[in-house]
Amino acid sequence: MGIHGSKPQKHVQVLILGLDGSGKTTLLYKLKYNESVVTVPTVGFNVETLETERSSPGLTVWDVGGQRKMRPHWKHHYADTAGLVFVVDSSDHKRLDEARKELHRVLRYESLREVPLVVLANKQDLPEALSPEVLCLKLDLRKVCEGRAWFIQPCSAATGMGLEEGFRRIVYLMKTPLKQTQEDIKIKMRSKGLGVTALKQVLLCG
Ligand SMILES: Nc1nc2c(ncn2[C@@H]2O[C@H](COP(=O)(O)OP(=O)(O)OP(=O)(O)O)[C@@H](O)[C@H]2O)c(=O)[nH]1
Ligand SMILES: [Mg+2]
Repeated sequence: MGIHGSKPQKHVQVLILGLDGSGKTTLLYKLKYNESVVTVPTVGFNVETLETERSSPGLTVWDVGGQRKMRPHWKHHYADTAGLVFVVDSSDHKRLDEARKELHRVLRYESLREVPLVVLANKQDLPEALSPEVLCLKLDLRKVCEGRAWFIQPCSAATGMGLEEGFRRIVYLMKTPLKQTQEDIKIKMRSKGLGVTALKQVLLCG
């Protein structure tokens, strides 16, 4: 993410949600300060601003605690949210179903109806991490994201891999209407000489 240059005037709100321990706070501070911080479970929320390229508004990023007792508070942040980032611990096979249920519940809220989504498949540095393709299926993303701009991005908050790409993607999705997003992907695929099956796979996984 372009961290340098003059600050854009306007900020839009990006909300980071996900189960407790998925890595939300770790990735926020890795992005903001490029530092690996020792975290404690978030009670309440953390909020930070991130700068983007000059042509895009800056981001006010809210990281809300993901413990069960914190989840009823998530909805209080929906009204002003322009982009949603949902973080999944790709190595936590046992809690994938819980993550799927929580994500689907969040996406049912009317105030988030047209809000773009980036799923961050975090902890890819761990050997037991599931791939984004497998997570895409296990989280049933294609079905639940019908009519929504979305993308799944592999990342590691421990190493920083994929974090900037994930946030660049949410910025892009917030700026670009859904139809245009799908057209862009089709054009990119055609220019790479990829066929219909590959194209379907990309659209299927964001
Ligand atoms: N190996 C590895 N560990 C990670 C990664 N991201 C986070 N962790 C670890 O996962 C644990 C939980 O991280 P947090 O950032 O506190 O998780 P959280 O989602 O903010 O949790 P809550 O605040 O309870 O919602 C910490 O021990 C982190 O060091 C990652 O990409 N790889
Ligand atoms: Mg936290």
